[in-house]
Amino acid sequence: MKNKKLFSTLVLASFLATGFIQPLSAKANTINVNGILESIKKSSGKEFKMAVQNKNQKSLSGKLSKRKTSNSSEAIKFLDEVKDVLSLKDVNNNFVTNKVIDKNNKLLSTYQFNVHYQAPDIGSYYVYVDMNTGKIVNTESRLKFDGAVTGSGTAENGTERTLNLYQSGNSYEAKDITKDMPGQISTYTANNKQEQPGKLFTSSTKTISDPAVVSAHSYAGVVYDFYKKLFNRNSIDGNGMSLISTVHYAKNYANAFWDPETNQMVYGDGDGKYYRPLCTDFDVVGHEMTHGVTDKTAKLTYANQSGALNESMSDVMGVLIQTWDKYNVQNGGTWEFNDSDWVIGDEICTGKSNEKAFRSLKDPTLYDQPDSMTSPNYYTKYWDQSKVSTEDAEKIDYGGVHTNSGIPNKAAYLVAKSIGCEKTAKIYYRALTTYFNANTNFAGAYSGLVQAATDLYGANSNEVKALTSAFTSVDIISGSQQPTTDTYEPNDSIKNAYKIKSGETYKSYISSSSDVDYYKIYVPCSKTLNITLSNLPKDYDLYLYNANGSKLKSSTKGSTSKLLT
Ligand SMILES: [Ca+2]
Ligand SMILES: [Ca+2]
Ligand SMILES: [Ca+2]
Ligand SMILES: [Zn+2]
Repeated sequence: MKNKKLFSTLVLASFLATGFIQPLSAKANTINVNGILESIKKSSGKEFKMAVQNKNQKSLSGKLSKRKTSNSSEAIKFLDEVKDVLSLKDVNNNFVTNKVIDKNNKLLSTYQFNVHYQAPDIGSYYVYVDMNTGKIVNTESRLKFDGAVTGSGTAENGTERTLNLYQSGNSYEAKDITKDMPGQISTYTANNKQEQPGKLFTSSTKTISDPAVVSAHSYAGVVYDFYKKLFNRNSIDGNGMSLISTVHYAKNYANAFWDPETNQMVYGDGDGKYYRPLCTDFDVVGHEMTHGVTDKTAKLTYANQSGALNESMSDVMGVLIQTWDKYNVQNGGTWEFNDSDWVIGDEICTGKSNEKAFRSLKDPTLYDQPDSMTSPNYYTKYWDQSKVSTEDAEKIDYGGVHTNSGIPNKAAYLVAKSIGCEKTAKIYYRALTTYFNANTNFAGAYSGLVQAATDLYGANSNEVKALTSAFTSVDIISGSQQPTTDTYEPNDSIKNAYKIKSGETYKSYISSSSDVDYYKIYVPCSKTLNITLSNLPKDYDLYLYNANGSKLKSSTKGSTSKLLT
């Protein structure tokens, strides 16, 4: 673990030509210390103390209660306040040191004042006054911090955010070392090049003026808190790995992604017209970082239904993360459920087109997504990895992963509406990390979620019922539309197998322990056949025979959903 304690060291600034002492100006006279303090008190209304450091140097300290910061401009203001008493004619030759400094390649004879104060923050400066003009020509902080500091800035959406920064000497880095993790949360800028991670963002002030950095950096910290505080997950990998974000990626890039190779988030600046920078909307940040979590846990294959489920997990967690922040749940706020929150990318759309968001979980059809398995929007092109190259797969969005995600999205929206955001988050996280695997499809998602909800709230809980109701209403499982009789009977032998077609859902019963159901399907050569049994009340077995009656494949392991590929 790193030592997180903030530490500061007083370092004497080094200067060119130090030690070159010349006689003090003849104009300087001597007044006593008490006289100076009395004069300062008169001009500023505040008490100050003089500390003798050595024969030639004394420092002045006092409470400057109105000071908000301890930067050099405050030191100058302070000097202004006490200028009258520190004017050249009143300079006490014990109070200042005279120094020759190099300013823009010009050597100047100056008085070096030591200005020091403790409140509200510590500040200590050398202030150099030109002997000939009486003007302040330079200020130098004597404090050299190295450690965590709190800064702030305005995010892309106009809100003020607190930022955890790292002060290294006089510069502030977008690096958060305050979390209890071996890694750090750092934000880089690609400066509109196609570069990862780019340069660590640094600033000369604690107020960060790049809104993309403010958004990406503060949101990444909250996503860390979300996973840690709700699920005790330490960072994306569960082992406190560093969270790296790159903003200003490429030119006019209206996209964001989680890069599983480099383990980092990448955000473009938008297209400059229809889309704002992608880190503007917290749900997109939550979405990308959740891809990282999925990548380290269930590893849902990014293709077809498992890919759409992967996308959906990111959308669902994205909304939950944004609302967790919006309703200040971390600091005791109530985690509200509001319909209007269940959209993705709303803050990114400029409104210059009709597009109000990227996706809606409440009504996926608004953005041409299906809201149920029977919707005409269901994307049917299947990505067969053995036949279609990855390049061509992009054209079919890996089997419609950003389209069919609408179905589990709608289900999650209904679940959250029924049981609230917090329980939804807990069930979905547990299912993702405990029950989902690379091949989990929509029906498998239902089973995994029910198992997770059963673990957390019991088999007959309202939470399980909410899942069943939601997944029934999007037709992932059949519920209310259950057949009233044992359809397709008699079908107890290969001879009277019921003929089925690809792409259809057939609903029936195994009506008794002796019931066997045969179905037949014609499969053209070189096609992949996926058969899924879902919504099973018990552990059923699934066998695949060829036309001659010889067994080709079977799925008999104890589970209440079955898949044969
Ligand atoms: Ca949003
Ligand atoms: Ca039957
Ligand atoms: Ca039967
Ligand atoms: Zn995604």
